Amino acid sequence: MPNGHDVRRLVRDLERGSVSRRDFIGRAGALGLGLSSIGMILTACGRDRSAGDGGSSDLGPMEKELNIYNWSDYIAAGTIPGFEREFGVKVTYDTYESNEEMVTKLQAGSSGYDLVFPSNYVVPMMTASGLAAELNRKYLPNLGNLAPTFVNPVFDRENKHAIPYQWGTTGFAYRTDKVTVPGDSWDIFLSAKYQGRMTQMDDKREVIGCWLRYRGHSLNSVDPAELAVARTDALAAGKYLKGYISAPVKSQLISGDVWIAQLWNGDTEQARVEQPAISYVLPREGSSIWTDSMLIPRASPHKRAAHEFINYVLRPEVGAEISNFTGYGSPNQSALALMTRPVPYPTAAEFQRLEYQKDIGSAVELWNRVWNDIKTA
Ligand code: SPD
Repeated sequence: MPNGHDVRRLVRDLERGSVSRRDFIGRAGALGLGLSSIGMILTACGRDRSAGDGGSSDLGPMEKELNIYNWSDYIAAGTIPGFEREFGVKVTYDTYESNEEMVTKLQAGSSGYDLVFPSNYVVPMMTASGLAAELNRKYLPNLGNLAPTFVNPVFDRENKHAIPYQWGTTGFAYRTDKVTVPGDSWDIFLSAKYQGRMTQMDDKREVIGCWLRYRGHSLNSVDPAELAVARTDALAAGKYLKGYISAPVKSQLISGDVWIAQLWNGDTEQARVEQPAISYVLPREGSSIWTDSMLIPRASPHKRAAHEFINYVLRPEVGAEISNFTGYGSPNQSALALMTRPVPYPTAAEFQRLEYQKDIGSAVELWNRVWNDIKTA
């Protein structure tokens, strides 16, 4: 429980300007304040500078460069060259494998990135901690192409900082020619008979989350007792795993080195295109559904080009081309008719088994300890 006296003194220092905004975030976190409380204080103090220069001001002429940082295997081959040709912009494109990897890079400063793709539960934290720029709608006339479900999402009311890019689910992929009846439970990862042929993702929210669901809990649980059981289950499964690996596991699934891999639906689909003996299971105990969005970091040096890129992705044909490669769902309603493999948004009945990941606030420290135990066992 944060000490009220210490918090009040820190807020006074922030108001007086004797503590910088960045130091405030670090010290408030150390006092035990969650990110949402920190964000509210910053806003109340009139010091929420997330607006940066994106909000409503003129962004000036189009820059000649754009630095994109996206998840691996998450864009079509023609998307970047098409943008470069049409807008005369040179794009530098780097990839990451987890939200944490991306956020750590931005927090270190001077990343130079103009566009990143955080998952829903990460957006509020990026906004509260001042990492996100406010978007300027003047440069986003194609916003009207978004499906209603993705307009004003709970993680970013009014789409102030984030424009949905792709959505998907987490389950497991398996080789149908090596594993006859995998069942539809997360308990597959507790099967000794597949020892050394299975992987789980290198992602604490997905791994701990699946073991929480396995025991009937929310994958956003912050209950220490529930997390302790998830830790025990994850450690038991860990004995049979080849390792923790996210999207790069696809090549091992294709080659047959790995038979069962916790994986996202679209990445599974990409592997299946190359190796048809791969199938996807959404476990009966339930799993995560997520939306990744396009977000301009507050420190982005090329905000006009970043806005133009977002608007370009919102074109029907560009959105469809991306989903045709990634195998994920598109939030772009106008793109659906152009998709070769449209992924329908889950029905209410299907949502019984799905849960959006949410910001777990200061419980992230407990989650980190559990994850560290799992990874170092
Ligand atoms: N290869 C791209 C995969 C993108 C997955 N992002 C969602 C992560 C949710 N935890």
